[in-house]
Amino acid sequence: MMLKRIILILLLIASLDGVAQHTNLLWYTKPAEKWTDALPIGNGRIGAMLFGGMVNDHIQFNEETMWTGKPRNYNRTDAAPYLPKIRQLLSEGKQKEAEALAQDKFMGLQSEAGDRKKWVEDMKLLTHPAKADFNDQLWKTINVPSYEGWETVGLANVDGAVWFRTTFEAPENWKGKDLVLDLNRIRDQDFTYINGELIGNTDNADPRKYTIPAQQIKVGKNTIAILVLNYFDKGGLAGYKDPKRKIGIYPVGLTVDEGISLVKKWKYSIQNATPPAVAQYQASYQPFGDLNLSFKNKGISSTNYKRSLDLNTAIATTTYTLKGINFKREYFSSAVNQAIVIHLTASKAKSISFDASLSSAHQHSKITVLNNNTISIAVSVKDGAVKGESRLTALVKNGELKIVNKKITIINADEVTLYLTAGTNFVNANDVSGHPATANEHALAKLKNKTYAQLKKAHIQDYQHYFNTFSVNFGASENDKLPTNERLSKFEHTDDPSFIALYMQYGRYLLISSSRPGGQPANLQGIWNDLLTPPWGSKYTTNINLEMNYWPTEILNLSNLNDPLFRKIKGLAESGQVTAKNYYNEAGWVLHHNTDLWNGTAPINASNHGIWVTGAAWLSTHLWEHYLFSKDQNFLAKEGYPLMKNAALFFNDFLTKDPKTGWLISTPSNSPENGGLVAGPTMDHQIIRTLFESCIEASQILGTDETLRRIWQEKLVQLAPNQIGKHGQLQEWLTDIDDTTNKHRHVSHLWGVYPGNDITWEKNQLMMNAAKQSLLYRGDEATGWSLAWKLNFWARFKDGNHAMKMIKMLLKPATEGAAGSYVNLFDAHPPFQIDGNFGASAGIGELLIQSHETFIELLPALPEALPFGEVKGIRARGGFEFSMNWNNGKLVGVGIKSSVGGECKLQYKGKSITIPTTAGGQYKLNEELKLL
Ligand code: FUC
Repeated sequence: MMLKRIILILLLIASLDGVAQHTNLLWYTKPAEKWTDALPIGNGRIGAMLFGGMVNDHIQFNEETMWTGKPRNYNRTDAAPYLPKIRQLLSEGKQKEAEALAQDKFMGLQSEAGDRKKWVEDMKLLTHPAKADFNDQLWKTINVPSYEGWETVGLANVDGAVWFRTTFEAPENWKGKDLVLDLNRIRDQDFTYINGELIGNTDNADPRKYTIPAQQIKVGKNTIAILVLNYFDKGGLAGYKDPKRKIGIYPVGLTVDEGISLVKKWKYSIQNATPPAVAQYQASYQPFGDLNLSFKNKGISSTNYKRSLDLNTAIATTTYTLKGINFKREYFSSAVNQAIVIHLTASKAKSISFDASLSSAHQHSKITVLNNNTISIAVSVKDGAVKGESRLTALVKNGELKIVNKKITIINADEVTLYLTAGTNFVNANDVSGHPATANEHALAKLKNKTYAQLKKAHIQDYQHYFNTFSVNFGASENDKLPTNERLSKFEHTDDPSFIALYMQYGRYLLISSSRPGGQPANLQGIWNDLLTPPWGSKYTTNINLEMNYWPTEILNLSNLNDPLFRKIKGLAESGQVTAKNYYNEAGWVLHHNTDLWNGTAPINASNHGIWVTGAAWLSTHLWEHYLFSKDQNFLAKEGYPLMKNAALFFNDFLTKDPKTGWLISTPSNSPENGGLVAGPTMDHQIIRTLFESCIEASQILGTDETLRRIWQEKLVQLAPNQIGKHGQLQEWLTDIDDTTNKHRHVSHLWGVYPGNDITWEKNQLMMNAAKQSLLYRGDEATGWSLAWKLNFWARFKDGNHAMKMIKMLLKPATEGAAGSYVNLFDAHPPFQIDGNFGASAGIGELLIQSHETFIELLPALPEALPFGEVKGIRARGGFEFSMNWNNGKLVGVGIKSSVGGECKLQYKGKSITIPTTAGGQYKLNEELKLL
């Protein structure tokens, strides 16, 4: 133990002295194979995933406004009359009836669906490919089945009507026997034929197990032909989830293993790839395109391969040596110049030769040659209004540049620079009248006559303006020198404190790269997405996920990056006002559990979780938190308070008196995604209480709205309180019905512990212990974002070691569909969802400083595994910025910068001090909290 400590001290001294070579660096010794191996770059608007291949380099890119859908009305106009009945049913304990009524009358409007009936009629007219004598020789082959969809076995991005054909040899002894054709799952509809006769047609998720009369089967060769209709997302013959279970054909009474397996290559042909539009509640974020660099290196062996991402500069690099020549590619996404810039160099003149081409997953895309060094790709989304254009420009030093077959070909250059720009017609959530070329033209005009060195310098400067506001060092470790994937594999069982610092900074890097002033907020995947039907639409889930994305902004000194969220809130407040009126006949604005580019605020999906009324209120607390951290009264008066006030106004009359307790409760609503539609979930009351309290305080600070303030004060005392239930738990609902074995990922009733401060050690120890008990019942295992939330809870419970356990779970390789981190350290829900990255970064911050009580606590939950460290630029409420270092788990020194003056109340291990500060003042304290 002692020796370990000494080694750690030595390592720390070494690393504090001269920052180790691999600090803030993600790096690998082989190119990315999977998308989640690739490295993300972004300027807030344009993002890319870099695969770093030596023969083929794949740069998959996105632009933040490329979404499906269009500006449209999401709100019913006739929902409000049903509200009293839904409430009444809930108060009578008739949850199922309330949910059924709400599903029928209270959900939002979906987008327009195409004419499915007509399309199906058209598709099924064609039957000759079902015939036994049909010649399918020219058809291609495909592996059947594919549980994850035909997309994964060759039909990427195909929706529509596809024929599948195969044959089987019926043995002599099957003669006269009825057969079972077991195909299990087909996505979505099938017309199944045997020897040209239709034997089944199903249009739902039921297993396909068709019985075929004996007279339809011949001894010898028989043909199976299936027309599969797929409207959206995964398509095809899915078979069984368990790959050991076969699909096949066998006589009635036997099993598939005694019959003929149909797991094999089938023939296929696409009949039609434009199925009718499927109605959607909200839109999905889309990929834009792919830049493919194809090098003439095939078959030549290389050495020294390395690809990396430097968080200090936001520059990714790929290097390798071929035939003694060192090659280098640098990539970054410049916010200053609104382009992805790729720079290729080699240690020997005339060594760089490759083809650069553009492609896209979108069905509607078109490549155009614009001039002698620029090509473009125009893309339009299916079933939506967004059109985009991206341009690729190449500049060479020496060598030859030509455009052949719409590809840029470069031969024997010394050096090459590529600019990739992108834009869409999106102007705002109500307006798509822009021109996709505009952003490209602006960027290319600005790039003109700039050297690569100038672009790089401007990029680093701009990025570091954000990144360098904060630094963290938990000391070095032996694993520092390992590639990131190896470090990740070892992390669970080794001490690697600097990996935690890297992970913390990675969250900051990802936010700087996906959320820049003026743009859209980071969505479920930040700005990185390669799928046309991404998980949960890669949109904005507002019952935890969008908020979690913005947890690091204040504490980790990235306050300006709130701008996209705050602008989004403004847009949502407009559409949410219509929803408040149409659904609840209330003033103010309301937001349910999801939104998208078009600011949908009405309930979506299912009534058992889509009707949750505190999205606007929760988002409004971010405005108040921004004020608390910055003390910016101008912001509060002009931006924060008006939106907060309108979110609070909604609840003035919405809150309903519970007949049993007399308390004011929120109904109908939901404890996110757990327990169905209910009256009075605890989370709602915590959020509403926090909103009322902050509006009361804000209105006092601003000297306004006296009457309203009185109303809020009156409501506050009547609002349902937090309650401790029979298992010693904090009740998730109004009644004491918690199930202690419930392991649900949402831990919504602990909102008051984090991110709120409705429950704190200072305010109520008993309630804090009940909340802790609830978390213990929930257990540690969870999805990625839930682990990150639990990390923050344990920080607030001031149990650093339990928090450390959550960090260990977050940084476990996400293999076999388990939560953890992918090779590129993206958080795995699974699948990839970025909220866990952001929530974890914020949570590590909460281990070091907390300011949600009436004082600021230093190192409130330091885990034993982080005995040494230094942090600079971490922020606390009140307008204070801190630097601190600690040794052997004990504080060594503290520095404070006060931005607006005022009292700074500090606590550390039972000691406290109050320092009067002046605006711009700087203060130093020793380990005893004595002012120096
Ligand atoms: C909520 C969560 C899921 C997922 C999705 C995006 O529905 O319950 O776990 O994070 O949002």
